[in-house]
Amino acid sequence: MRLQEIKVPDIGGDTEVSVVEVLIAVGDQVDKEQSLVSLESDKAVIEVPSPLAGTVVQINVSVEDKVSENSPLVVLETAAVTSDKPVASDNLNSIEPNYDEKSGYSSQTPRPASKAHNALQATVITRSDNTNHAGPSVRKYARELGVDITLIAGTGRKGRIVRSDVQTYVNQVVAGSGNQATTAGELNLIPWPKPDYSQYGEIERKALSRIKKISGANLHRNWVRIPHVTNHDETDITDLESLRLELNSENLDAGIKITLLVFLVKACAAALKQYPNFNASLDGDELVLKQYFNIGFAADTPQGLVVPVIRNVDKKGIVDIAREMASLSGLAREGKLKPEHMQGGCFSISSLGGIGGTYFTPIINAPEVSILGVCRATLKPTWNAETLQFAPRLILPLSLSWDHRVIDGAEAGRFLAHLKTLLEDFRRISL
Ligand code: CAO
Repeated sequence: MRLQEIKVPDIGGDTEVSVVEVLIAVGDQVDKEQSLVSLESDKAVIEVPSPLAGTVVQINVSVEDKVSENSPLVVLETAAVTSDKPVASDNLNSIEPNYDEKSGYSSQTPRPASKAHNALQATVITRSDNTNHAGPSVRKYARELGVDITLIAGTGRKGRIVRSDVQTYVNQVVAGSGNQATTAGELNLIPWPKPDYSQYGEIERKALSRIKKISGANLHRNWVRIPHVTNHDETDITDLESLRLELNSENLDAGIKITLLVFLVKACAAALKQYPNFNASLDGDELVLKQYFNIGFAADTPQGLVVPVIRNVDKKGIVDIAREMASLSGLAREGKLKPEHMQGGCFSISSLGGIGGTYFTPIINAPEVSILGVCRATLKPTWNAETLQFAPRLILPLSLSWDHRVIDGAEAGRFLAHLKTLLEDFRRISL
């Protein structure tokens, strides 16, 4: 048995190339020429094939790592001293990774750069391709599952289709008619307009961020597949604002800031308890009714929109929620949220209150069935039937989008009315 270290081959002078996909796991048996990882530079996507057959005993890279020529990729255990030559340069799907023998093994075997580079030219998927971006192994995987790859939205860097996109697509199709894929073909849409913008003036092209591409694909799917309806209403939060200011002054020394959003999170959890259909997800012909109350909140970050989730809101106090929200918002802004911070949500809130506006129509965050949009509270003259006078009251505009497959209009009206009651008199939360 020998250990052989496979390194990044000559990648045409590119440095700091991103690992976009790791195609093997420790313990996998790999064949010669089987793709190990996908790398992506500004110009191209490259699959690095194994020059040898063997068992993967170590993987030195993960997705989003930056690598350059000779960075260690994986260690393979091979059956014996191999006289395998790296893959031939006339194989159009291959390039030549460097490899070393390890621990009692020989030193590095440098590959002729020009040869590797020539093969590389044949391997790249260039940005000018008209087809969806996907590596050979992902295409093969899609073929094996009988999936037409052109129907899949890529969530990898630069819209690239990765293995998990194929899995997600298959899961959605299998999940039933409620979740079936919709294509431009089925919608019978005319082609997207593609004018030459530069003929009207100067332009600049900027790649979408990774988060924008992922959120864009999700929002598009949700917008197309969910029959959205949005109810708008307003609620008087004058008393709630007094409570908020009072709690903030009490917690000044602890450095905790309680924003309106914290109260909204708590109130929404209470309203979900009262209206279980809002705390549900559609699964074919069934509703999955959740017995937990996890609320996501949309956070605007330099990289794009993310939705961290506060779990078990019903069991947490206002100060705890404020603390958790501050921590999650901080992680979001720094781009350090982990997948588990954004999973398990039951309902989402999108607040533009710190920015402005009156009403908007938030897009439901599938597989949730409803989302609350909140805009800026303003002082409004409000008629007081007891004093028979107008009084300045702080009025908060609310917009509730709901999935009409799951929720009826009357139920949505009642949910929003209940939420209003809670926000107008926050003591009712505990009832
Ligand atoms: N009405 C009036 N004022 C409001 C308000 C509202 N509804 N909501 C917040 N404010 C005030 C806050 O009290 C704070 O005022 P001070 O600075 O004077 O204390 C200010 O606006 C800024 O609040 P904030 O944004 O820091 O805090 P937040 O809890 O309201 O929001 C977060 C946190 C992470 C949600 C927010 O920073 C954010 O990212 N908002 C954008 C969300 C978004 O993009 N939604 C759209 C998604 S769809 O594309």
